[in-house]
Amino acid sequence: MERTFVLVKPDGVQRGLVGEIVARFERRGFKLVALKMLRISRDLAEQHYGEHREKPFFEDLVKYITSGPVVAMVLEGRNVITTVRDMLGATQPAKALPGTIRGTYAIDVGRNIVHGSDSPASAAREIGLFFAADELLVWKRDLDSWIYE
Ligand code: D4T
Repeated sequence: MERTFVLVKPDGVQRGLVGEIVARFERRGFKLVALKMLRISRDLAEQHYGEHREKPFFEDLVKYITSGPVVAMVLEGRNVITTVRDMLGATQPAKALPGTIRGTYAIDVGRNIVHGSDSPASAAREIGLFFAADELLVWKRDLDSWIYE
């Protein structure tokens, strides 16, 4: 089973959308294996967004992501990385399809509510940045036989 990292960003928390976002993934059938609320430090923000260090929006991005509490989670399931990205909608909310999270709740790329890993390598890196190994729970969900054939 594949794992991905999802982050409800400070705007998502401030707007009271944590429950709604977690509920969408649960209802889809994905399994939560880790969940926590935290305030991202500047150091962690720079690591998480390291690939954007040279971009003009980097400083605003770091300021935004460290501006308030966030909710980090790890989800497990078949094709979870791609499916979660599809559920989030395009990074630019103006291009996000209606019905996706960004297509429902966001307008501005600098306030796009939620992050999800874009590849297996990013997922592994981001899960490692935000969670210790013993925070990832291995548990059997009885519902699985009604979700997977
Ligand atoms: P995140 O990482 O937030 O889920 O975004 P994506 O994975 O969907 O997209 P990304 O890495 O290309 O962008 C990271 C982050 O930077 C913000 N951003 C991006 C911005 O403020 N201005 C921009 O022009 C771009 C391209 C939004 C997401």
